Amino acid sequence: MVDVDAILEAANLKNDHVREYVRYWAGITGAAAIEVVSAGDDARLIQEALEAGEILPAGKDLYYSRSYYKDTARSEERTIVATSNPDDKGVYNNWYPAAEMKAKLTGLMTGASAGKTMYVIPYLMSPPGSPLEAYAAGVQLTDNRSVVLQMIRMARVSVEFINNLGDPTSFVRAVHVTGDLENLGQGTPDDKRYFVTVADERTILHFGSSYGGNALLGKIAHGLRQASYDGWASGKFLGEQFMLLGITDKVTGKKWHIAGGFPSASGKTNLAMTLSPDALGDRYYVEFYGDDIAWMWVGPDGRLYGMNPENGVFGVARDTNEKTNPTAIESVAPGTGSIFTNVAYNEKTHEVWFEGRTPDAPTDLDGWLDWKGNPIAARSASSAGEPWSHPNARFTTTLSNVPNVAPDYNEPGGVPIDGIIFGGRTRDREPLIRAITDVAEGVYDGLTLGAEATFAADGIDGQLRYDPMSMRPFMSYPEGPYAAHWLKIIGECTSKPIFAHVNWFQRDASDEHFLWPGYRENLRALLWLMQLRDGEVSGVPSPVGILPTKDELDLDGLDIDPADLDKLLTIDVERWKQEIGFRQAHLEQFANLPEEIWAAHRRAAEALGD
Ligand code: OXD
Ligand code: MN
Repeated sequence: MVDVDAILEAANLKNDHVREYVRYWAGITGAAAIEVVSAGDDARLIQEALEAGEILPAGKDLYYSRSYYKDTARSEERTIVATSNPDDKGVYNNWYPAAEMKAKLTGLMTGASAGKTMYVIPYLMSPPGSPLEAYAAGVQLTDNRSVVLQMIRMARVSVEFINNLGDPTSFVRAVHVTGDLENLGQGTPDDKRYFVTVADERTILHFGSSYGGNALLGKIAHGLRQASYDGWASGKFLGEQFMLLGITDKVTGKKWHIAGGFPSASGKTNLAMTLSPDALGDRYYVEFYGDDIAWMWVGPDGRLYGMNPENGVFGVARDTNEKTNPTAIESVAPGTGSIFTNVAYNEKTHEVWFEGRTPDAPTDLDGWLDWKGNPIAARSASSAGEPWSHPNARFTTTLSNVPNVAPDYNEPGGVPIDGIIFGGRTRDREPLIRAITDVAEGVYDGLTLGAEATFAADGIDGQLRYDPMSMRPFMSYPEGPYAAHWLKIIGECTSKPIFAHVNWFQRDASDEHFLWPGYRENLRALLWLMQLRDGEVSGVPSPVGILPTKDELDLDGLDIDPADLDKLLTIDVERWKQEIGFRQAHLEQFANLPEEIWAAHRRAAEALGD
């Protein structure tokens, strides 16, 4: 038997409630050893993981890891939110009774860490001293060393964050057990994986994966599912899958902050890490705060404040290059301690590569292994065209490695939010940007956010896969109260953020070319939005929001076809009428949607002449 108390004492872990929790799960999982980790242990743990072959060297202070081939992405079907109140069941939260899930997970975890070390990771999902600190502390237990290395990059990790809690019982209990990955029946009717957030007990129980999206519990389960539940239950804040950036006008000295939600594959990380277009670079400077999560609350001055609770970036590698995201490329440069997962790896040169990193794959195949570890040179003619990396291959790096990280990203007070934007990959209908000044209309826009279904089979032609506020995979309580909570929080602001819907992906109907160049040029739309907010431009009204005029949009140095620009700045009324019908059906799924949201929907329908 492991002497848990002696180990925790030696590690200076003082909180008795944490001790009791560790003792309890050590007993259930049957771990052979226990180790409390802090960020300062990183170099030693890296060394141990290299020696054990769990990670491989990928250049100076860069590392490579490969996950089991059936364990490479978040599993939405196996993800559950449980509580003791059946009224907490919503459309997207996959609700189950807490008692049933706790019994199920306890059974699955019993003895499942036998022979392994259980790492105790005390963490904080906020800068220290944040007004939301009471919701930010957690202790992840995991039997997987690579998960520890990722958590050290993604969260602030130290025993000091749980030794001195105002309320010593107020920490998230986050238990991760990897399980026998080769025998979990992933994707079959006998799937043994369960990823459960027992939201009303602030307990997370994840079994059956070592992939970050299922295993980094501070990020995905605490930072989003638990936080959005806590924000609602306390009535104090919003926890959303949003990026957060800052823009400084070097001429006037003004600084704006924009947060925003984008469904996956809609460019959220690229936007979060964007730089100013070259032609505007002398005037505007863009700063990075976060690419995936924002917690937002009303500050004492009546403005909405926000912060990124994470300490790192867990980004999709594919298509990251000097054009799409130069900032990300610099963030994973030699010396940054970054970890690449499921990209291609050269076992001789220790280089990594993924699709879209360079236009063509390396031509000298010597030493190159695909993401499954198979030599590329040995591929048969029939598999020669298969990708080298997994589409969801990732890089993990800390915020401090991002070259344009805002100097105040670690400030406890957060930053005032001037704009909230939503944007999904949409080939038609959605203009470049439409601004929304009414709060209910802004929340309505968030609730009807969606992106093109990735596979034709997923949807009706032209219909989006709706992803309310980009929270569909993270929704933890019903959509009606969720909308009401949004209206309450933003309604409490005496100086409100402006909302907008953006779309960088509109295409020409005949030849399919993108009408807008995207990437760094996207800043032009955001600058217009901030000028509108400050009353410097007025735009033109449309049935679904305010659009920029051609003259208002700063197009300095941009070569764009005038016909494309016209299309980007107008509304296709007939196509919008069709969308309103789809939205009606989407919203009707949600019980108890506030009347203000329905009224916003009716106003849009009427304005379109429906
Ligand atoms: C996600 C992520 O899966 O941020 O959304 O990793
Ligand atoms: Mn995400």
